[in-house]
Amino acid sequence: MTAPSTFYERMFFIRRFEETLLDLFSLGKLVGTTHTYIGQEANAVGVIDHLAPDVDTIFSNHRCHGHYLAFTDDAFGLLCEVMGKAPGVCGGKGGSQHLCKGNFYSNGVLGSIVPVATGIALAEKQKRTGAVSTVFLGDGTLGEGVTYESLNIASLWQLPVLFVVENNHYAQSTPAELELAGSIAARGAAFGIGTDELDTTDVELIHDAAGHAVRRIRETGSPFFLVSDEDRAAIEARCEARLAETVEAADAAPAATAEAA
Ligand SMILES: Cc1ncc(C[n+]2csc(CCOP(=O)(O)OP(=O)(O)O)c2C)c(N)n1
Ligand SMILES: [Mg+2]
Repeated sequence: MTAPSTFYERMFFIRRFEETLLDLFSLGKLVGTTHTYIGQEANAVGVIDHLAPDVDTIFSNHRCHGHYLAFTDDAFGLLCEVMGKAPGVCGGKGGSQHLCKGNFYSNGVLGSIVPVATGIALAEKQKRTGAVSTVFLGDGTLGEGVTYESLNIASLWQLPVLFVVENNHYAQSTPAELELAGSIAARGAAFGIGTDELDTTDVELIHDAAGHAVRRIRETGSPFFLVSDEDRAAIEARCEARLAETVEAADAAPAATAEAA
């Protein structure tokens, strides 16, 4: 059993790593954009503690630094990657969102990696490895149809995949009430998938719930749908702050006239 102090150290490291990224962004030292996971660290740390990097596979999304660090502990590789440097985990070509190392994969195209995670679960089942394929997705990704195709197949074929929905109540910057209808947990249940819903950022509670989910997948080979309610605490990407200023300025500009058109 991992000691709570270890959890907090890991969470604190992820937090400070990303605060450093934001500082570097301000200094113009990052290439492209960067989405931070600030406020959600407990989820990555609590869930990933149950997964073995040499056995299990993790799939993440545009907000992947916390998952990456919790799974690989490769801070130097990630920092170089986001700075566009050669020693980066993908040679500095993937940037913040497109990482690939060992059994870790991330992709910035929302939803695109959910069927990949499901396919890997199928491969693991066929090879009888006992491995769990875990995919992290956000509430805003539940508008992507391919997510439901994946839930359907995972349930129908009883695949060892853990779907972790990180519900931070925004699709990046759009409030959930403008992007999401109905219940998130009911989406998993509708496909006959075992579901649990958490409303906490307490890493120990998340760890307990994730442990139950992973054990169940390993024992039964069936998928599981874990919904975690959390708050994202920081400006999520510096480019968005810049974008907000641009939008404000455009909003204040005079409307086009028929003559001008
Ligand atoms: C297919 C696709 N459409 C649109 C986008 C642009 N986009 C990036 S993040 C995002 C919202 C993501 O919301 P959510 O899944 O809740 O993750 P969060 O940013 O809240 O962590 C959108 C629409 C994208 N990356 N991919
Ligand atoms: Mg979200």
